[in-house]
Amino acid sequence: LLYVVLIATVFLSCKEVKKDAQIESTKVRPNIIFIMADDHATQAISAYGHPISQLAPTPNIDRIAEEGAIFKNNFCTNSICGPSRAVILTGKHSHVNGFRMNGDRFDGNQQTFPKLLQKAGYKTAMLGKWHLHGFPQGFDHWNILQDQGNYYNPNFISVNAQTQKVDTTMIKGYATDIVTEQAITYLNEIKDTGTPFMLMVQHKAPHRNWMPALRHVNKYDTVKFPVPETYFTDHKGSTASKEQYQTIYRDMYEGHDLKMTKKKGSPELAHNPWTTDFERMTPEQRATWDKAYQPKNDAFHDASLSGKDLDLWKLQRYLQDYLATIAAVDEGVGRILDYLKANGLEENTIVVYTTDQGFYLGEKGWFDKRFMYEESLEMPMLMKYPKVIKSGTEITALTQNLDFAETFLDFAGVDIPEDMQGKSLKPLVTNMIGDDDFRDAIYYHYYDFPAFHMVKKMYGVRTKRYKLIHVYDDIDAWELYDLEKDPNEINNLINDVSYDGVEEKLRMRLKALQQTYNVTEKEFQRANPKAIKRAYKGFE
Ligand code: SGN
Ligand code: CA
Repeated sequence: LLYVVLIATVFLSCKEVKKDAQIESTKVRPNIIFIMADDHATQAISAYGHPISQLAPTPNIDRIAEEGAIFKNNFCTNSICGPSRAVILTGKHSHVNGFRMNGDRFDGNQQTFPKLLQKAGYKTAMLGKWHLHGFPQGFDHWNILQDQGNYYNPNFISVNAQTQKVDTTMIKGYATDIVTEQAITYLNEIKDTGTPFMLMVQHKAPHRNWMPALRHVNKYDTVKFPVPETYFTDHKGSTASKEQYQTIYRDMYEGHDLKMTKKKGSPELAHNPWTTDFERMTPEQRATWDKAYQPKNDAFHDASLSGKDLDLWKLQRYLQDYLATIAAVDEGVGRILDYLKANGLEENTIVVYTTDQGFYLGEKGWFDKRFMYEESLEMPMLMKYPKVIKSGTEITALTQNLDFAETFLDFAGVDIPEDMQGKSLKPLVTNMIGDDDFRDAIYYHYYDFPAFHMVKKMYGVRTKRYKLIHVYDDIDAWELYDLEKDPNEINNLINDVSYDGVEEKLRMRLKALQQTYNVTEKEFQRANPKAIKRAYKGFE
């Protein structure tokens, strides 16, 4: 009998140990690597399938989607840089986190997800574009690009390890490669410490003025990208669309944006109001650059284009440069993914690829963002975590940058504070809930007017099928689109009586969302009419 009891005890305790080990292994907290580009449109990520991206594929970024999940209906709450970053950090809409437009200053003392992770024992780091004006809080290590960041030989701001003072240093090289290198260095230092980490890798590219790395300056010279159907649209039905200043063929600066030269045989740039981007280059960098651009610029002078031909040429030059800046971002993502694999970090690391908002690649004739139309509203979002997310997962739920903070906290096993306004994406990517059970509508509000590109203030609601927008300030106009019938959003249905019922429902949904998110009257302040007039004049 004793013998039997002994055997049974050994057996049971082994089972206990095994169970403990299992609990332990699910308790291991994931590392998080959050990679964010600036202005990277879904049209320029091949995993999203847009024709433009098929001619300029992003194989490494696509690996995240192949090995994990791709979000097909992910949107920003306010399509502009600083505000989107503030929403990501806080999980709160702009009117709650206080950062409504680029000129605002982020209140760094408030609650953010990096701070909460840090409190829970994570090591946290932030590298690259910050653009929230103050210095990062909630990070054990940070090294940020000054202001918007420059492509060549950019200035970085960080805390000097010796003096503990904040220093600004110029680092020679190409911004995307420098940030990638810093990320790899950080991973090297953290990988054997046994501490979970959260690393933010935030690139300048492909932000204006689209300067590719020297190894990519000729990458797309011979590619002819498809012209969007709406490149020459007349914007009937939308006054805000007519009155913007972000039209490729009218508002791009020939030198600064399109790298056009004054005359054949000379590298001297045409209109270039912000000379520093090029002046920062070393003579060697500039020589390589000029060697690449001169033949194509000379060929352009020989062709003497005008009218629509010139407008179409500008689109091609813009796309070639924009997409070539993405090539270095994609290589950087590849380096990070390879590093994780080679160092045994792959299984237990969540990797996210996203950007701060969408962007126009010639749709409606535009570049830049800000509008509530699909191209600038949509944000790419790819996420892999081999341990729990099945490869090839496709999410069509209406998700937002508002949900990122909650998601990271959830995966890290940290309580999501009640005052955060988004929802964790974990139940979606782990198939605990269906896409249609997540959210039926999203709320949007853009405030930055009068400002660059003169896109008016607007707020609205988007459901899976419809979109209702209220443009306000110097005008007061409503726009309604049926995305199923009119994916290009060119037929404003606001005066179509057959849509009255749809409109009524959307207005009610919009009001309800404003209540849910605590939007008050104060949010709809109009700008000073004199300032608006002055600003329009400045762009004429
Ligand atoms: C710069 C750009 C604008 C852009 C804003 C905001 N001009 O001012 O085209 O809209 O940034 O971009 S530039 O020629 O100086 O680059 S954001 O991504 O920071 O919101
Ligand atoms: Ca941006």
